[in-house]
Amino acid sequence: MKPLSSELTTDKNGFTADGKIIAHFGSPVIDGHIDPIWDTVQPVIPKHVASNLETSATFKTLWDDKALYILAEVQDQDLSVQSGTPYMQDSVEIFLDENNDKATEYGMDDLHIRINYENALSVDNGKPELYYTAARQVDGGYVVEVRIALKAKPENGTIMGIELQVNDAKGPERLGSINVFDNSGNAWNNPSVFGEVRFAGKTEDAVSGQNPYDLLNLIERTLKMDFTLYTNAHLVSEVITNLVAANLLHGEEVNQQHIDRHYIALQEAIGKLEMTEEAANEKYFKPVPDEYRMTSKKQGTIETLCYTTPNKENGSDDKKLHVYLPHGYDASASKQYNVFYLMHGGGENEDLLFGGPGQDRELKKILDNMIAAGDIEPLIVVTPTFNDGKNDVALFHEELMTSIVPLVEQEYSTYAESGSLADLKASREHRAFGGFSMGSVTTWYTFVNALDYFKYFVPLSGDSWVIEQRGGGLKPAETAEYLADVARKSGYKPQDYYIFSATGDLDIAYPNLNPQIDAMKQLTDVFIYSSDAKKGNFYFMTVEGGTHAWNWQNQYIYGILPDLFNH
Ligand code: FER
Repeated sequence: MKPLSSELTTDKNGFTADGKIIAHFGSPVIDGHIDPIWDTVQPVIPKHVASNLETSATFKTLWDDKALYILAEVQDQDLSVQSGTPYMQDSVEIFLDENNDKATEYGMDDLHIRINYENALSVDNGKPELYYTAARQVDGGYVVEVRIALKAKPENGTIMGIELQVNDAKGPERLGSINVFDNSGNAWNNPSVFGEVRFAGKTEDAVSGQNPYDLLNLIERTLKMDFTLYTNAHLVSEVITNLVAANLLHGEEVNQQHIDRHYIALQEAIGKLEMTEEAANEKYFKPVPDEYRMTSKKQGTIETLCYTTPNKENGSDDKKLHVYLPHGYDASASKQYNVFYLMHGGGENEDLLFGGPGQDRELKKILDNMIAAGDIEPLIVVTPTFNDGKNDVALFHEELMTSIVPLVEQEYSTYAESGSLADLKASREHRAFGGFSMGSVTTWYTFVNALDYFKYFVPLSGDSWVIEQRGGGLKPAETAEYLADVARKSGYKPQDYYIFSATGDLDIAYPNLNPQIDAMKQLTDVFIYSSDAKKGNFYFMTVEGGTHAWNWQNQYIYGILPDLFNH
C-alpha cells in the first residue's frame, strides 16, 4: 500500500502529524563518521529535555532490507563515564518494539541498549550480536551510530515502536535525560510508552548496502574466546589473519560474497575447535535460549499436595508442596518418571518457583520447552519447603524421607514400587535433590543423610554446613573429608552418585563454595572431577557474571538437567 503523503510530512522537529518519526531507506557505514547519506535525513529534535541540562541532541534513522540504523549527535561539553552504572554515564539509549505490539512488559521482540561516548555497549534486551555500534568524540560532544539487525525484512510503511534517549552525566551522577517521545522514564520496563517510527523512501531500484557487521561482531566475539582451552586454536587464528588482510569496511575489492565467505570460514573454524583434556573436564555455561523463556505450546501442569509433619514443639504442622507434571503426563502404572526435588533459598518458600496450579513461571517455561525440544526426558519436579515442620535444614531429611518422598511417589507414576524406604532405595537412581543457597545447604545435608535414596545432587550457590555454618568456606578440608567419609562408608562406588554444582563468580556464596569444591577435588577416591560422566562423578560450573539470584540458578538448572538420570 502506498502511504499517503501526509503520513510522511514532518514538522520542523521531525515528527509527522500523527506523531511518528520517519526512517528513510539507505545503508550508512557504521564507523562513527557521518556519511553523506545521513544528510538526506531530517533530524529529529527530542520532545523532552530535563530542565537542568545544558546538553542537546538530535537523532536520525535509516533502514535497509536487514537493519535499522540510528545516528545520534550529542552536544555536551562535559563527558563522563565515571559511574559504574551504564545509564548514569554519558550515553545514548535505544528502545525498539520490533513488531509494535505495545506490550506492557518486555517480550522477545523488544530490544533495549545503550552506548556510551567511548562506544561501550550495554545490552538490556536482545541478543548482543544484533547490534553493531560506533561512537566518536567530536568537538563539543559525541556521535553514536548504531545498526540493529531486524528479524523480519521491513518495507515501506512498516511501523515499529521506538524510543531514543540521551543520558547526561556529570561526574558519577546522571543529571537527567533527553527523550524523543517519552516523558515517563518507564521505557526501560514498559514498551507501551514508546513512540513510533515509520519506514519510508525505498524506491523500486533501491538496494541495501553491504553488511560486514555480522562478521565484525563474530570476530569480536572470537577475539574474546579463551584460546588456551583448545588444542587447535591455530585454525581460528589463521582465519583471523586472513581477515585482517581484507579491509572489510572500506576495501574496494570487498563484496558481500567475500564477507560471507569469511564469516562461514570463521564459523567453521570455531566449530572444529577441540578442547584440551583439562578444559573438557569443566562444565561450560550456556544461557537459556530466548525462545525457552516463552510459554510453550506443550505445557506441563502444576499440582499441589498437602501433608502434616512433626514440628519442633512436639506438635505437627500442615504443609504443602508443588509438583510439576510434564506435558502429556501419563498416570498409568506402566509409565514411570524420574523425580527432581528442588529446594528454595532462605526467606523464600515452596511457592517461589512454580507459584501453584495455573501458573507459568520462568522455570516451568524452561522445563516445558526443554521437554518439548527433546533436550531431556519428561520428568517430575517437586518444590517442597524447609520452613515449618522441624524448620531446620540439618533435619529436613527426616521430613523428606518420611513425609515428602513417599507422598509424592505414591501419588504419581514414578520408579518407586511403593513409598517404603526399601522401594525408595531400590529406585534411587531415578531421584535427584537440588537447591539454591539455603536449599544448597539442604542439598549437602541430603547427601550426608539420604544418599541411599538419591543418586543425583545439584547444590547451587551454597556450601555445606555439615561442620559449621559456612563451613565450606571456613573449614573446606574438614567439610570435604566429612562428605568423603559419608561416601566411603556408604559402600557406593563413585559412579553411584553424582554431584553437579554451580555458582557465579559474582555470587556471594562463591567464596564459601569454591574452597569446599577445591578441597573435594583432592579426594579423588570418592569425588572424581569431570563433566564427562564416563570419567568422573562431580563438576562445578562457575559462571562469569552470575549473582545470588534465581534467574542465574534457573540457567544453571537448564545446563545441568540434561546430565541427570542418564548414567
Ligand atoms: C552460602 C550458603 C547459604 C551462602 C549463603 C547461604 C552467601 C544462605 C544464607 C541465608 O539465606 O541466610 O554459601 O553464601
